[in-house]
Amino acid sequence: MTYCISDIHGHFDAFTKMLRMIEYDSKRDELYLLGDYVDWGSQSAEMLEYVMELDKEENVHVLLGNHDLMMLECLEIYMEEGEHTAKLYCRNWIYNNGGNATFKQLLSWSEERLDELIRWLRNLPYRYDIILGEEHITLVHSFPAKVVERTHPNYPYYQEQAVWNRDFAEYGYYDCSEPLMEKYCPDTDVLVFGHTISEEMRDDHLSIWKRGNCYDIDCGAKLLGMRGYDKVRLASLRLEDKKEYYLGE
Ligand SMILES: [Mn+2]
Repeated sequence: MTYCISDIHGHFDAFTKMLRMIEYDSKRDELYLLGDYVDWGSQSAEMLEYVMELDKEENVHVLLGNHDLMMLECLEIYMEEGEHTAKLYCRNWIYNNGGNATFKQLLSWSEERLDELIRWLRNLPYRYDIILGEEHITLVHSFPAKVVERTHPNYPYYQEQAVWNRDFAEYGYYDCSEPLMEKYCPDTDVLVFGHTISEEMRDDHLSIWKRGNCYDIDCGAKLLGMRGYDKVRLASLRLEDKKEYYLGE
């Protein structure tokens, strides 16, 4: 079967628990990870190590998220210009987006390991299109931006859009995602993304939200374990039958 998970944000233990819950079997299943592996949770480095390993397997498909992109930009500056300049230029990641702890953890990595991480991040795709049964399914971190060659002059623009743009989530609340799909991904039957925390409550917990053929699978896992946020969960969606799996408190 085919599973997707998004916005794990440094919650390595929750992620491995989720793999056990869905009975993920690398010989049988496909796994799509929709980005944002780091920040907020305390296990960003462990999460990165694990996802980099998983990504070597043919049945695991890893996408870039905006946090992964912010981390990449910061690590590139760090390797060229050192810690002081990196902290100066990457304030948005470090101080506004929970990157501080992640950056600290990564500073203990060897230069070779950081090089490997940077190379891996640079090559992460920002959109997958797959055919499952009769359905054309598009998977992105936040927005179905057009895929272009890395050498294309507008590559950074599309990449930024794919990991930051919230149009689908915001329009979705007013149930008008259809015209957006018509405009941005006319060939897509089902669009799956994360990035924006779902506001759908079910059994008093956050659930995957569905509007038309759009699914937002970010149920706020970044806030797992944080005081006052006991309704958040890590979600997984099984693409063949849209079965939902949840892990929370
Ligand atoms: Mn995000």
